[in-house]
Amino acid sequence: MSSSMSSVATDRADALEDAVVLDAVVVGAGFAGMYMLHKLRELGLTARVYEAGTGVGGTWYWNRYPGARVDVESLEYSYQFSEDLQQKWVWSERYATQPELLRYAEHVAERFDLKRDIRLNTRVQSAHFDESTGRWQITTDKGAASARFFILASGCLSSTNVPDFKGLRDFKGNWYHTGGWPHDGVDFTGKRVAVVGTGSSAIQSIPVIAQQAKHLFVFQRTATYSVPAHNGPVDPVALARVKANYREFRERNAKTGYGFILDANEGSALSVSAEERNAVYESRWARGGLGFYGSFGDFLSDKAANDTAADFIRQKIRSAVRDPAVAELLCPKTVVGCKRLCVDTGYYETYNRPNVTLVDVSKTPIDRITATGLRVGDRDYDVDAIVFATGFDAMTGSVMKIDIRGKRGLRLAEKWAAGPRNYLGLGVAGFPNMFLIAGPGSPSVLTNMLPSIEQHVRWIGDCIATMQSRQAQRIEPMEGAEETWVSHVNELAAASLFPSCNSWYLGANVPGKPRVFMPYSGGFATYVERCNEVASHGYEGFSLS
Ligand code: N01
Repeated sequence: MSSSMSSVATDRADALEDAVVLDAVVVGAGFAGMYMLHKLRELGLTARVYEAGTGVGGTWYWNRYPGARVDVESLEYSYQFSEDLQQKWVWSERYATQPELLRYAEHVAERFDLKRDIRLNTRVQSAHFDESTGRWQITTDKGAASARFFILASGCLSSTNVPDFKGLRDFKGNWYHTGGWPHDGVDFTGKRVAVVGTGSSAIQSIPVIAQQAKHLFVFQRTATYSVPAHNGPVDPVALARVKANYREFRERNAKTGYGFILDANEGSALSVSAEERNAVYESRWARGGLGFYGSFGDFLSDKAANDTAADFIRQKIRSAVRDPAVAELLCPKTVVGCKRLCVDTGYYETYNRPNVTLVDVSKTPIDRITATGLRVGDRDYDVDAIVFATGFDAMTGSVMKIDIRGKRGLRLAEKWAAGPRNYLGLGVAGFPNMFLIAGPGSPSVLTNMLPSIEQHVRWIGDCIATMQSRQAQRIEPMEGAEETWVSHVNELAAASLFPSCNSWYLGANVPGKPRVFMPYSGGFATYVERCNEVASHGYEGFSLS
């Protein structure tokens, strides 16, 4: 053992001696961690949440880039566990902005008095299962805790991905990642700015940055499909209608594949005439938002059906962008939806501005960052600031940053070396009393995250309550059940068009990450049914002892 390793081991041992003793430790104070804490308290358990940020809100704490807002309608992208909360809170816009979402998270923390059990500015470093005591020994950068339950609410899109560009250290200007935006904001007035990437974060920020910057260069590697948001104030009539029957509204949404209402059309895009098909796409486009997914039942399973949607969006791009060469560059060639569909406000039209230049880096990549900007092939683009909208080490990144060890010292990083393996997305064989919220193997990022989070929290809460009533000490998935679930998740993905392009769903954006389609793509309602069946059959596939 090297001297630095032995001092780490000694620090850990010292910290563990003073460890605070709890029933449960939760990692992350985003929407998942906050509700989990509330649920654990309802069960009468002692719990603590550790959060690396200096405030609650998770995604909405970190992603403060210009234009950041949710892409699911606020009336649905909100908690439903408290009728009083959903009745009293009033969203101002159809798609809430990041500041409003953060205010909401703060409000929930206050309302349910959560902060007294949340340790902010504290990063969990390790969690080791101690077989002799049946407890998790957790260390943070501030101390240690011991808990029966270890719950990962660390977020699917929290571990930022800054590509390893040569020369970044030489850059004389400022650079930012959209997922770690400065709290004071950034003023781009009079500046030459580069945005690298054209995913959701870029598509939201580009129109706003373009209005401020002297010149904006967008470096696009893969063109992206985006549908208009048609954002605006929440319609008071619709609001009153929803509030009058909020519970029924939520129940209806829970029966859908995405966990939000999109009035899905189950028919095939190929079984109707071109005129009828076009009319369907036009009406979805006019309504705006992710409802476009519901255009036809075979949208994500039949390439020929998907091609019709792709052609429709490409026509929209060509009619929005005046320069035909720029429009062609912006036209994606991939399957619509194999990367998450983006929702924008004036994205394509932004390229009509004289101060915006689209730089194609699909064939000639960004070679390096220089002291004054970016080099692509033999061309230099001089800028004052660079915005990396280059996404995240999604779904597994924030979990893998923690040194997690289960029975017999098995490291999660080792177990997941070829991709995440778990049962129902909720538990991992060999890691007793450890739960994941809305992580890989569950519908999570393919759905409305709030109902997905709440369903997981309720399931975990019910499971712990059952353990208490049966005086069971440990629960963990059986290897066989886990194996079957992983195969099922893979088979569902293979039968869809999802694996057809390089997306973060597949880990394809992070060099060296195993290429595995991580979320469960069988639909929210089907998944919930399966989880409920497992619970009602005595936690079938889990071993309870
Ligand atoms: O990240 P992304 P994101 N050189 O991975 C490019 C959620 N979200 O932060 O496609 C050049 O989608 C990369 O190119 P390519 C939402 O679920 C939600 O935008 O890999 N380019 C891509 O264009 C979303 O899906 C909301 O070829 C490079 C971009 O960077 C998820 O977060 C808002 C590159 C990354 O796009 C992630 O979105 C924002 C390189 N070396 C985010 N490396 C809403 O609720 C990467 N890229 C609305």
